[in-house]
Amino acid sequence: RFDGLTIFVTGGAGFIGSAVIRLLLGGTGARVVNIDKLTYAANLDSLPGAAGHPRYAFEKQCICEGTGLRELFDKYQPDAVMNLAAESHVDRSIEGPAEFIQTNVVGTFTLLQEALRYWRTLTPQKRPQFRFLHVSTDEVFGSLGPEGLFSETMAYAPNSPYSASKASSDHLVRAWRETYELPTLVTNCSNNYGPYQFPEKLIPHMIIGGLAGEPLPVYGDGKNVRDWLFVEDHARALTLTLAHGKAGDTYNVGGRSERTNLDVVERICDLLDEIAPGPTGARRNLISFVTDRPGHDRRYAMDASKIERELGWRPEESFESGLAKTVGWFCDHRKWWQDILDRGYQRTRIGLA
Ligand code: NAD
Ligand code: TDX
Repeated sequence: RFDGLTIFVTGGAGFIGSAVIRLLLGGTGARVVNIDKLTYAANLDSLPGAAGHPRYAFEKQCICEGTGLRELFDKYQPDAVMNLAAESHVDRSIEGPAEFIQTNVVGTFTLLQEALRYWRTLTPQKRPQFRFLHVSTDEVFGSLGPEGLFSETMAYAPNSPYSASKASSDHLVRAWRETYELPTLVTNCSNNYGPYQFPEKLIPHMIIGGLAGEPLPVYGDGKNVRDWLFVEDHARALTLTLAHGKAGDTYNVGGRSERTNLDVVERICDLLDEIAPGPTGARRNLISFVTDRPGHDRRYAMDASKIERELGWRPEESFESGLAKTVGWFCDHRKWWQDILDRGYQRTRIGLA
C-alpha cells in the first residue's frame, strides 16, 4: 500500500492527477508530492483536505524546466514518478499545437532526463524498485472502424496534434527504458469522466450548458464513439500498475463502455430533466449539431484484457451509474465550476462562441 514511499505526481492539480492524489492520500500510506505548473486547467480546489495533510506537498513547477525538477528530485528522493502533467484538450491542440509539443514532448523528455539522473544516484539495490509511470491515451492508436479494439501491440497512428504529442512522449519513455534501463511503465487509457473534470470537455460542458439552458454543441453527426471510464477507476488502474506492473510494459485501460457522443449528450439531458428541471423544458431541444472537429477520430475502443488478467483490475462503475453520479456532482458543486467560469477560460473550438 505504498507505506513510507514518496511518489511524485505531475499534473496533480488536473482532473485525473487530482483523482490519483485523492486515492493515494485517502487509500494508501504514500507521501505525495504534487508537481504542477498550474495552467488554466489546474485547480487546487480539486484537492480538498490535501493542503495541510502530513503526507502531502505541493510544488509549483513546470516539467520543461530541468533545474527546478533536479532540485525536487534531490529534495524529496522519490521512489516513483507518475507523469500526468500534459496539455490534454484536442480542440486546443488544433488551434495552438506549440504548447502541446512543449509540455507533452519536451516536458516528458526533461522529466525523463532528470528522473534518469536521479535514478543513477540510487544504490544498485534500490534502482530496480524505482518506477516511472507515464500516463497516456488511447488516441495514440488513431481511429477504429466499426469493429475491433486497440491492443497494446497495435502500431501508433495519431491524428491530432494532441495525440501526436502524446505518441511522441510514449516513444521517448520506451526509449529511456530500452536504452538507459530506467524502469518505466506506460498506460494508455480511454476517455475519462467524473467529478472535477474541466468544463471544456464533452461531459462537463454538456452538464453545465444544460443547466444554463444554452445550446449543446455536438460535433458533426454525433456518431463518433468514445469508450468511457469513470476517473476513479482509472486512478485505481494507475496505482495498481505502479505497484504491480512489469517495468518496460504498457497497459491499456478502458471501460468497455462505448457510446456515441449523441447518446451521451441525450442521456445527460434526460438526467438533468430528472434532477434539475429547468425553464427550457426538455433539454434534448438544446442539442445543436455544429461543424465537425478537423481530423475527428471516428471510434476509440480499448482491449483492457491485459491489465484485467495480469493485475486483476476491473472497472467498478458502470457508465450509467457513473454518469448519474457525475451529473449529480456537478449539480451539487456549482461553486467549483462557477469559479472556473468566472475566472474566464478561452473556449477555443473553431466556429463556436
Ligand atoms: P488536465 O488538463 O485536467 O490536467 C493537466 C494538469 O497538468 C494541469 O493541472 C496542468 O496545470 C498540469 N500541467 C500542464 N502543463 C504542465 C507543465 N508544463 N508542467 C507541470 N504541470 C503541467 O488533464 P487530465 O485530463 O487530468 O489528463 C492527465 C493525463 O492523462 C494527460 O497526460 C492526458 O493525456 C492523460 N489522459 C487523459 C484522458 C482524459 O480523458 N482526460 C484519458 C487518457 C489519458
Ligand atoms: O462540445 C463538444 N462537442 C462534441 O461533440 C466537445 C467538447 C466534444 N465533442 C465530441 C468530440 C469527441 O468526439 O465529444 C467527444 C469527446 O470530446 P472531448 O471531451 O474533447 O474528448 P476527446 O477529444 O475524446 O479526448 C479526451 O479523451 C482522451 C481527452 O480530452 C484526452 O485528454 C484523452 O486523451
